[in-house]
Amino acid sequence: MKGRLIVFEGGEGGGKTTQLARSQQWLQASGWLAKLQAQGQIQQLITTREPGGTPIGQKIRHLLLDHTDSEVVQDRTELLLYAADRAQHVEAFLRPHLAAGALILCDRYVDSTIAYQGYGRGLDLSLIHQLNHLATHGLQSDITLWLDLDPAIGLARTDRRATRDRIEQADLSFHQRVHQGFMTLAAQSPERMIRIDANQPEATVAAQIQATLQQFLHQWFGAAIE
Ligand code: Z5A
Repeated sequence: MKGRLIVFEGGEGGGKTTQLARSQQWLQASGWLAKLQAQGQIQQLITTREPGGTPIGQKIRHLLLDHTDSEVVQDRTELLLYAADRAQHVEAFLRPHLAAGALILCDRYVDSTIAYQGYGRGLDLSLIHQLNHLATHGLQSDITLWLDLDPAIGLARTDRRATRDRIEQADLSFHQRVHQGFMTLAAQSPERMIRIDANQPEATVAAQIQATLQQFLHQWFGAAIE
């Protein structure tokens, strides 16, 4: 049994959390999950996120995003903390579950570091690639769904929240650079990184994602599903 890693990526307020939950529900309600399990293709469906997919990662997440701390997190410190969170997540969580045959839906992964710390903060891209490799030991997603939304619309969505974390507080130009980063990554790897138009009603975005997931599930497990 070989597990699969499906990653949801994008800027602030793009709808990743909403759509990851909808995808989980759809995989269960549509019968796909039951079929794949019955045929011995998939062991279980699990969800996770970065930062914070492990108990150590939860502590790192708090250091990274808690806006009440008075000490400023420096850019390279931030980069290393995301890498540490990822190294723990890959070794302690993702690899064991993939080896056991899980279908994993993950909120953010390596492309976020390139987009946020590379394009957003302006840190050296080749250094980030090296750190990503160190943290993942080469573990890549099977597909990455990039929820593409104008940063101004995404920020307006998250503005409605009572509190905003440290990165959400960054200005619009930061989020525009992050968006440019995701655009560049999607153009570089169109087969791995699938663009989803996130500037649509929730149900329409969900339908685009379901169509993409169906296509890949057929590709990965096709013969067994017919
Ligand atoms: N980060 C980083 O810098 N480097 C890294 O390597 C990694 C991460 C891994 C994680 O925060 C932060 O870490 C993140 C990047 C940085 N930056 N920040 N801040 P997080 O996990 O707390 O949050 P997030 O990943 O940025 O998610 P988010 O801001 O919560 O957005 P979202 O998950 O994409 O969206 P959502 O919560 O599903 O929806 C946002 C709102 O929009 C909500 O009210 C929804 O009801 C609404 N929504 C959703 N879909 C729609 C549609 N289609 N139409 C209208 N309204 C909608």
